[in-house]
Amino acid sequence: MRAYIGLGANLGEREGTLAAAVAALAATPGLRVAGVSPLYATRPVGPPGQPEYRNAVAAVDLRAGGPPETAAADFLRTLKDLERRFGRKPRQRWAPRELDLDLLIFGRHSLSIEEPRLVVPHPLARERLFVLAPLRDLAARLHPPGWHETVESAYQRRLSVEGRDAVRAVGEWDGEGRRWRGAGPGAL
Ligand code: A4P
Ligand code: MG
Repeated sequence: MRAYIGLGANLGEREGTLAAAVAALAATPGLRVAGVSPLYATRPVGPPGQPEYRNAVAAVDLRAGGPPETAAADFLRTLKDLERRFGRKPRQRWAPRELDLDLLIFGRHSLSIEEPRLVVPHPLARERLFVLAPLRDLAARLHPPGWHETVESAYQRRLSVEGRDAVRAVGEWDGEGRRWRGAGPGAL
């Protein structure tokens, strides 16, 4: 089953953290990283005065089996563990963060779970260019469950609202080197 994960960071060594998070995902048993989007520099959404974000999306294949609710909850716990490993400290919602991993899409499933709290597809994914731009690079024609549009049309819609300056690609994923090429210090 194919899932999509949104990666974001606006504190610390952002590119390096996101690349290491992709590597950690790839090292997770039962999970295969099937694709990684370009890296984007994105305008912060939320409280003003935050540092610029780096965002990307990873496509992962998971072994299907058992109830989707259990699989999705387990997967979310894995993502939260990774956030902690990468130094994310508890802060207010929408505050700056070292690493944010959001479960954007989980196969064809629409789920709403109480413990741990989880809603997929991620309810805000459709309204955020920092998610839609990298997701479109991997899955433009995808029609996520519960959406009345494809990723491409959501992207075009948000582009006209947020403008071209909201997100800009700053690096291509290099699967061999396990980093974004063109995203290093001095490359921007
Ligand atoms: N949760 C429910 N559904 C999900 C899901 N599909 N994926 C629950 C992940 N988590 C989900 O999340 C809070 C709780 O949401 C989790 O414990 C989980 O049980 P969190 O990551 O701890 O807190 P958060 O990230 O502050 O909240 P949230 O709602 O995830 O915020 P967002 O939407 O991620 O916003 N601007 C730019 N340019 N780029 C960004 O990446 N990110 C944010 C954070 C704000 N502005 C940004 C960016
Ligand atoms: Mg989050």
